[in-house]
Order: sequence, then C-alpha cells, then structure tokens
Amino acid sequence: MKYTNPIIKGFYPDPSVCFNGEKYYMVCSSFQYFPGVPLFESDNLVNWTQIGYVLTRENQVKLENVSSSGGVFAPTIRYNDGRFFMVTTNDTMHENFYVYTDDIYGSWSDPITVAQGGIDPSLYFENGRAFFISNGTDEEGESGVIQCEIDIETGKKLTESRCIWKGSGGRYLESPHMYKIGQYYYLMAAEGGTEYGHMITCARSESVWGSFESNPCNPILTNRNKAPYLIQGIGHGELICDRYGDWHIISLGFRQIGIWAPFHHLGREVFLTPAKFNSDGWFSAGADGTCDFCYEIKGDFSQEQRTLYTFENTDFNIDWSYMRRPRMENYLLSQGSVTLTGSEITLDEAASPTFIALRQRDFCMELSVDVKLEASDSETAFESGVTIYSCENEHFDIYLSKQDGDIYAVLKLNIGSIKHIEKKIRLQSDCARLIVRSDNFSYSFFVSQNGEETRLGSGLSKYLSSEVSEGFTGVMLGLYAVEDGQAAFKRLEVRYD
Ligand code: 6LW
Repeated sequence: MKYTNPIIKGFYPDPSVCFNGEKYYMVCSSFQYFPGVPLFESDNLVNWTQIGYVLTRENQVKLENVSSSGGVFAPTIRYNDGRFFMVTTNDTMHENFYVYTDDIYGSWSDPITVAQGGIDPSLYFENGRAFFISNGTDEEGESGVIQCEIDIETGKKLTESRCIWKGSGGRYLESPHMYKIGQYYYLMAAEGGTEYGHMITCARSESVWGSFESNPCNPILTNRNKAPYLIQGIGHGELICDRYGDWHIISLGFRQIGIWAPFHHLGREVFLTPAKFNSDGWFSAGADGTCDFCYEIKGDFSQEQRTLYTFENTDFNIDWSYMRRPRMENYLLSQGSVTLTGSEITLDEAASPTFIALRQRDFCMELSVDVKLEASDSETAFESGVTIYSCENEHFDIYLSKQDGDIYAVLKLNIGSIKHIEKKIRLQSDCARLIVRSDNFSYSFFVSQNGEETRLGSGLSKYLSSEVSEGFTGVMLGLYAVEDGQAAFKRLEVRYD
C-alpha cells in the first residue's frame, strides 16, 4: 500500500522504534514539556497511535528549571526479554538514565542513572549483556560514539567507556544505535547537525567493540542536496525490520513552509523511508539516498489522517502537554471543557505558566474555542486565551482581558524583544469565540461575538520557526491564563484540511 510522509506530523523529534514481535513502539523527545517522552504503538509502521507518555511522574523527570529546548533529549526504546526500556538524557542536568516497564500500557520504573556522559543514549542487548552507547567523550578524552557495558539491574558500569567510532567526518555525530545483523555489528548515527545538513551514516565491525569501518557510501540517507524540496533535515533515525522482513529507516525531518522559504515552525516530524541490504553487506535507503513524500509498504491497510481535535475526542493524559512543572490545582479538566486559573507567571518566562497545549499537526488549520472569563476581583489585568507558542520569546497570543471592569479582545505578537499589540477591541460581554486560521506562511486571528466575526490581524509563521527562535521544538496550540482569575474554555475545534 502507498503511504505519504511525514507519517507523524508535528513536533515529535528524534524517533526511536522497537518491535516486540507483535507491535511496533516509538518514543520521541519532549524537552521542557510534561509529561515527558510521548509513546506510540503501531501495527504497520505507518499508522501510529499515541498510548501515553513514558515519564509521567516528577521523580522520573525534573523539569522545573529547564530552559526551552533543554530537558528531555532524544530517547531510545528497546525491548529485551519481555521488558521495555527507555533511555534518555536530561540535558539540563547532564544526566543519562533509563526506566523500564513490563507492561507497555502501565507506568514505568523510577530512573536508573548511568555514569556515562554525552547525549542520545542507546542500549544494545546481547545474550544477557547490556551495552550503553552515547555520543560523548570517553575516559581517555576521545570524543565520538562511546560505549560501556552495564549491569542492567543497577545501571552500574562493568567496563570503562570507550570511543568506538568517530563518524564519517560530519559535524555533530549524534544518535548512535547498534544492531547485530548477520555477521556484522552495525552502528547507525546522525551527522551534520539537526538542520539542513543532517544525514544518517553507518559503520560496521565483526566485534561489538570495533574497530568500526565506515560505509564507503556514507551518508546513506540525507536531503541536504535535495532542493528545491519541502522535506529537509532528514536524520537521527532508527533501522527497523518489519514483520515481512523488509527494512526501513524511521527518521526525523521537517517540512519547510515553502520550497523557496527555508523556515520550519511545526517542529521535526517523523518520516519513513524504505531501506535494503545490498550484496556487499551495506544497506542503502530511499531511491537515491534521499527521503521522498510517497513510498510503498507491504500490508493491507490505509493511512489514517486525523483531521479534528476537540475536548471530547482527545484524552488529557495522552494528547495534551503542560510546561515544565505544572501546578495541577490550576487546571479543571472535564469532558467538554477546560477551566484554567491564572498565576503570576506569564508566557514570556521560561517557567511553568498555566498552559495546556496540543501540537500543531499541519500548516493549514482552523482553531476555534469559546472563552468565558469568570469573576476576578483583582486590580491587575487578567488575561486568558489561545497562544500559538514556539517558546517564551516567540509566540502569538489572542486573548480576552479584563481590565478595570472592561473586557477586551487582544492580539499580541511576541517576536524576540518586540512585543506588539496588533489590535485591542472592547467587547460587550465576558465571553467570545477566538478563532485562528493558518496556512504555511501566516496565522490570522479573529474574535466572534453574537455571530459577528472581527479580524484582529495576522502574524507570519516564519517568526515562530526554529530558524528564528533557535529551538528544537515545534509550535504548540496552547490554552492559557495569566494573573488572578479563571477562564472557562468550551467547544474547542482544531481542524486540518
Ligand atoms: C538530539 C540530537 C538531535 O539530541 O537533536 O537531531 C538533539 N538530532 O540527536 C535534540 O533533539
């Protein structure tokens, strides 16, 4: 059957996949957002259902003071002997740790730390032994892919860390994974940085400790020379064999807003590219080492596209995210509504404002929600509404504000140090519908009262892109409240074409 990339749209970077013999499981990075590490399940590698998060408790992940795009970096998921493991880095704490579960639908263990540095940790299991691999510096001061053997019960190192591969020459050697296929141990990694020069490279050896020989045809997958083309940044991936014995690379990549517009604001997404082993024992991917929009995969199914997200058809424990360390007493979540209590923390701080968000999944979208400001006795202005959020520096906010007894609808564009109120209009009552319509290039903002829609203005999507806001994350569609007061949100609809 034919499928279209990306297979998961929106901010789900650094995918890692495993197969337990029945289903495929995937995890992604989550940075400052809580809960940490989204967890997906699939029957066919194309349609993925999020079944929860791995890091759901504060004692598993400390996010309180992490910067935007800090916190939880690239995770790896592995299945060994009936148990699932997820290993990751809390980059802000410079700490590598893993958690495990015997029930993929249940909760995961407390973290077990490993005293090997670097980022992008991975695990490789062989005959009861466990190897811990990351991108860092070994005891001798050698940098590259480093490895030690660990006791998987305790996380204790059984060997020193040793550099086993220095990559093929690209900058930012990252995301190493080890696989034993036939006679060889294959190391697959990313190089070039997670931007336009990103690529996947590999090396092989007959011993788990090397020496590793670089593939003479590296890189095996990259879109760095594919232009003009919307899909860019292909890299950081996992090699996976499907239930039919066919090989694939699941990787991150991103979609530029236009073929001549090198900006991406939806974050790094998940792409699937066919791979194959050649007669020389090396593998290659895509038609010519690049990732395209459309491919064929075995199986009798069709690709699912979810086009509508509401309070009723989403699950607050699965589809929604909070920032850092949410104060849960400020959120009242029910089947058809969300009531938020504001705090003194604004969206302009790298902190934990009252904020609950869905990821934006595609360029063309219409979001609408009814907001009602509940009584607030405070002297200070209470504001609550919708934020199109990249990070604390770049976000577009449409909100209702109560000031000196009057109610206003406001559009505020925050682009670095420029904090610009585009429009502020007085409303007749304390409830209104907020509407955001977007395409690849811009967001337009509207407020509607008594069926009458008023345009407040627009903002260019490129100002929310990673190229401008510098981060590793993608746009979140947030409902938020600031200062002393409460707001009730009802009839949320996020529609994609
Ligand atoms: C991640 C690194 C990368 O740790 O970006 O694309 C970093 N690759 O491997 C953050 O996602």
